[in-house]
Amino acid sequence: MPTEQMTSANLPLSSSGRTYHVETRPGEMSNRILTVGDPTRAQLLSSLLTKEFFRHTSPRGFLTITGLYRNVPVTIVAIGMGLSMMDFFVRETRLVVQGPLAIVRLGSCGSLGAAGTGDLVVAESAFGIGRNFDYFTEMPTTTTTITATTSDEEEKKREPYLFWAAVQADERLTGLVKQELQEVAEVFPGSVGNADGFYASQGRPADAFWDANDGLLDEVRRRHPDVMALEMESHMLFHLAKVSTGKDNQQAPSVSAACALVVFADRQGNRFISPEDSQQKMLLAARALLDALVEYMPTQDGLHPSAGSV
Ligand code: DUR
Repeated sequence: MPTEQMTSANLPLSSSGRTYHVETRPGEMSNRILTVGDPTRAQLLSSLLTKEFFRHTSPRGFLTITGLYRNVPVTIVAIGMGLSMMDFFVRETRLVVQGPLAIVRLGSCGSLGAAGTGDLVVAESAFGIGRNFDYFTEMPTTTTTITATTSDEEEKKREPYLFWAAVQADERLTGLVKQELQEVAEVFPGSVGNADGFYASQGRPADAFWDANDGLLDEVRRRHPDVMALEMESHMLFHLAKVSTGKDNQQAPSVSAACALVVFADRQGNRFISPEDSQQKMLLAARALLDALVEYMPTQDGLHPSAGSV
């Protein structure tokens, strides 16, 4: 662990004043952020920037690239996968950027609806799906009998997966994202399920683990008839945007978020996207999303002039 100093908010910074996992400091990130999972994708998308001020890979796997798009500062961040990485990214970015923050995620997903591989889904809202660990405390045997119980504790163990209610994306930002994307591709709007894993909680069958997920996709569709896709980050992003309060709890919310996804896996036909199609769709979508970000927040932001010399 690097030498730490505590900020007033009691958040750890490295001795060089950088956040602990993303490793950026004020002046290195813009208020307009396009976030992806895969660092090679971030690298590819940085070809859309006309000027680059800053590039850094943290040992925890975050790649941050700041530059100009249509003459406006934007930042592209690759965060890896899953809820924790999204949490690190949003909180640590909030710590180093002043003023309103607009975040658009460009990710990949598995389609449960009408969208096929290579199609674009826009998340109008995102709900959570998580493994109920307590359900799995005792491996069932052929002699196990289900006994009637009444306690809350026992009741909680009866469902192998838990659901968290849908959180809306930012309406204006999502409207711009849809508008820009629709100019270049067909768009499939709907709700997105954010699972806490790629396998069990996305209903993928396993031989080597007890996952009790046979009926999970049916349950997802029953609870969310408008579900388009499953992935692993959007609910956390929308949730954090919703509870963002700004510095010293003064403005709420201070983070606006939207999310567009390229279908990588078609869960109905069991097809997977080709690398060429993926690259082409990501570039096409990223351009539209950067346009949406610039339209959403057109004025100069708080990017420190020193960002040019970092
Ligand atoms: N992803 C899924 N499920 C899919 C396809 C893509 O979660 O079926 C996304 C989310 C995560 C990564 O970041 O891609 C996992 O491969």
